[in-house]
Amino acid sequence: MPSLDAFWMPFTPNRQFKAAPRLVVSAEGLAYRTADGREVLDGTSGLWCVGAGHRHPRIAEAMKRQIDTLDFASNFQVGHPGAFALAERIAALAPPGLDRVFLVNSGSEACDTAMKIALAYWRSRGEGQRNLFVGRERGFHGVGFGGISVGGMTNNRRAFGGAMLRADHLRSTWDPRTQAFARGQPAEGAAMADELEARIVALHDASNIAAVIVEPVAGSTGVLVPPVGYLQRLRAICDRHGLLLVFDEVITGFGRLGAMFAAQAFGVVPDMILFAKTVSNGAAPLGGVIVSRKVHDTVMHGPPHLAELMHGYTCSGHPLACAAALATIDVLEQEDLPGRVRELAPHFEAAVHSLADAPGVVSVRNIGLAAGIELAPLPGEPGRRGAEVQAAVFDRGLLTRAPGDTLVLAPPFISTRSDIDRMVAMLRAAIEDPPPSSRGAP
Ligand code: PXG
Ligand code: PLP
Repeated sequence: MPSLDAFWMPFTPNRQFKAAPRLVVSAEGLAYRTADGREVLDGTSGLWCVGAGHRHPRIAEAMKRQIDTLDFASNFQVGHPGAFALAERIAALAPPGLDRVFLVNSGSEACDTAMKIALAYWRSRGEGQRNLFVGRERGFHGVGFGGISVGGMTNNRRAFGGAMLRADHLRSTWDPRTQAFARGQPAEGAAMADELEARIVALHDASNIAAVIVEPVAGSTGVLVPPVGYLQRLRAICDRHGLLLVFDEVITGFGRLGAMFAAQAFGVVPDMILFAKTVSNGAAPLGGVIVSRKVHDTVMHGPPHLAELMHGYTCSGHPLACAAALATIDVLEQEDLPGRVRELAPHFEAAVHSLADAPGVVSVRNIGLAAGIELAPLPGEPGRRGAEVQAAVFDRGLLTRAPGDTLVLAPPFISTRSDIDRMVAMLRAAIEDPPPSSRGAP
């Protein structure tokens, strides 16, 4: 076992982890195996990546073939077939009109890339003053400087405030008074979108706004599902004022909602879609931006010997990641995993809502294969109860996420009904038999 000292772990309480490490050493299908030989169900799909299950043989074989053929080639001025094949494949899955694909290595890079494309688009149109971005409170768009500026997570912004881009924020779609135990999309609340026009466009004027960037469903802040009609209204307001609309589908893309993209699940077509995570089933880092032909073609100008967009990453469209993604898309299609999500979703919904009567549960919300189960915080210690129940449920054999006091369950698409039942039973047991400091909490 290596020493744990040198590795500064991302988004982790390092000192606490290193005092009581939770190490996984292998995985297959739905489950991890820990260093001490226990099986832990992956209720997070590997941070929303592993929809097809861990170590899917088809994806593993495609990657092995690739590493033995072409280990690396950059896509700066030379190219390799995998990146072109993947972009063509993704364009064919996207809503009509979105058929140009920029490849990157993460969701954070995808967000910063989309913001640069938006700025380049307006500059190409002679409207370079449009440099204000509109995000949403409780939105997460990764950790690049663009993503945190447009994102709405206080903890992720606090230390970096001086380095933000110009951004304003819509209110979160979350309304505990009407949505606490909503099943799927809340019926009420489409009018929350109206503040884009009534407050933000009214204040800044559309002529200064580059793009509106939202997650169709806010994932990492605890699964906040948009009210019926909300996204349609955002689209209509953007159309009315000529604003670009960007959907961050890093979590919702590639099947989580039972469609390839949330844009299709909700019937709303944005101007750009960000993706990452499930696109390669987590087997290699990959992300990207699907861009409308209109935006793309507007940027394609200038002297023919110069790059049209001065942007890209060394590993943009890495051969191994492209091979993983092409195989992942084969699996999503051939095993009809979006169809399996649609079929499993009602059972999943009933199962997570059965937790509504567990002690301290103040909200349960769900869509597709994603759910948030929110607990009342311990007095004066927000986040502690969520972290403690998450640790307790891990000891029982289930990995979940706990943003604040919400437990997030996001099972792989290959889960069965009985897998879901096992996961929910472990959650209930951990909530009902809480660690000592949570006893007596509301
Ligand atoms: N956009 C969205 C909507 C995301 O959920 C990113 C961008 C950034 O992607 P990268 O690949 O740069 O991490 C994300 C990432 C959680 C959790 O606990 C979610 C994410 C990352 C880490 C944890 O839900 N999403
Ligand atoms: N820093 C230095 C010194 C570099 O040379 C490069 C890329 O060439 C980068 C940062 C950016 O790295 P990446 O392209 O992997 O994002």
